[in-house]
Amino acid sequence: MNTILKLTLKFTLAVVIIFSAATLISDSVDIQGISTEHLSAEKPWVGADEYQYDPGQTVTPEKTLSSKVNWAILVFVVLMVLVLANAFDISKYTAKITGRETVNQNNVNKWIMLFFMIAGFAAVIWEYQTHGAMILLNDSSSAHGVDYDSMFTITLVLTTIVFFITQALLFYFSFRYAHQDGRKALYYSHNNRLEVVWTFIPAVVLTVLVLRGHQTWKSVVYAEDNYNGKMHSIEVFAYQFGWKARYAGDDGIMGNVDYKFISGKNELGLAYKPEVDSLVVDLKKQIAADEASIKNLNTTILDGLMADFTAAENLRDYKNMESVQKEIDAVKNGDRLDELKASIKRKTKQIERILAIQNDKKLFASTFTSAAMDDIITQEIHLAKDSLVTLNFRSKDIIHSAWLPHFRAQMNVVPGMPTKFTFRPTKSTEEAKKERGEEFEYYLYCNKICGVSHYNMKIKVVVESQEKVNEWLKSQQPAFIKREMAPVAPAIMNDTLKTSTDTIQKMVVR
Ligand SMILES: [Cu+2]
Repeated sequence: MNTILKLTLKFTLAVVIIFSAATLISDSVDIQGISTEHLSAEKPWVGADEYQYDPGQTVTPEKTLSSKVNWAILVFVVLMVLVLANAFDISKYTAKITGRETVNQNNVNKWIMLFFMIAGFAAVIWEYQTHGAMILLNDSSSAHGVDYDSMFTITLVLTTIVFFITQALLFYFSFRYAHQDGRKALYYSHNNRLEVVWTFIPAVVLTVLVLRGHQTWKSVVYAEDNYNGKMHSIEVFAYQFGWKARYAGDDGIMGNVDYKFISGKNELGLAYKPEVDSLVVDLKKQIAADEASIKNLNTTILDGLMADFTAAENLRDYKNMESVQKEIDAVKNGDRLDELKASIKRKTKQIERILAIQNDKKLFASTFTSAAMDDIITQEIHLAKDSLVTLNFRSKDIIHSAWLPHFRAQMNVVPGMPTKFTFRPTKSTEEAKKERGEEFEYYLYCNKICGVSHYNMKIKVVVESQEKVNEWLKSQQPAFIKREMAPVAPAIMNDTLKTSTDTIQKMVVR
């Protein structure tokens, strides 16, 4: 009976190990390959509108091999466990029969402790050697970033020293003072001196670290106070899923903005009177269209949907049939009517709010200045090397986070709450390319998971001389007044076509 119970337990243990390990392995294989769950087999891009499908990223032979190797390791480990368990059993039975202990378990445990200490330290040293360069960067491209990096290094060095001392003591004591027959442990309840030492030293060290951090933080937040050079101010606008930058035009003044003015043609909601007027006209047109839809909902619109359904039915287009059926249901159960009513209400409210500004003389004068007219909206951020720049963040929809890893800068971008970050870039793109390779570019990334295309939400950042920044700004078209542009030379044209979607988008905007 006892043996059967033991065998069952062993078997269950083996099954649990195999299954959990198999799950881990299959997960890691999935991460290496591309997840294809959301893609249909025939047209891999269907249902993946925002994903850039790259057929080259399917599972390669090496990955299949690596999964085979993983399975071999797993089988080996399971067999080893079973062998050890049996060896342990045999020794126990021998002890029972002979009446003497064959293996001293306390001895075994103390040597295992020593082994763990050495193996653990070896693993830590390996980790530092292999990935240390990724943690201890010391290659910041901004003035304050140098402080960040040095604080990180100091903290890591201190914690590493503490780690080695405490772990060595922990494992060595377990080894040295393993149980011995006849030896009694010393009862040692309290030592004031020891208490003081191990409270005081960490307190002093942590205080020094925190004060240094506070000092650095102050220098970042009040960077403008100790700076005499030319200050720059750029607006960085976040939306699902991208960024836009806004520079003051030739007048050097940033125009006003208001979320109520945002439209397809005025993405940043600039206070430019003619554009806002045309938005009001557009909204009125849309309200009229919505009203017409309400009127014809149960007649022509429903008839049209019925006809669509029959057409889809004849083609046996089940997918389309399903979606048309949903629309028919929405018309019949009143959902569509509610949507239209809500849309009218929303647009009416927007018009009211815009008119409230327009009709208030004081508000009107302060909002609609001429400053917005020549503001420049760009698809890249160009910064002057060694000049202090403030990025003023605004979000159109939800919370994003602007992350400039190479400049050690990050700031939340919150709708309805202006945020900013001031820093001084000290390494130009050219210089960074020399260190990191020709392919390198600075980017500002979104660092807050904000939806399906979050992973691709970034904007290129270029650090160059002030003259080059000015030159680049001259080549950009202002938002609402058109500037005479020199024709694009063919060589540059070819280059532009070669580069990615960023540039193509830029061309479309132009
Ligand atoms: Cu985002």
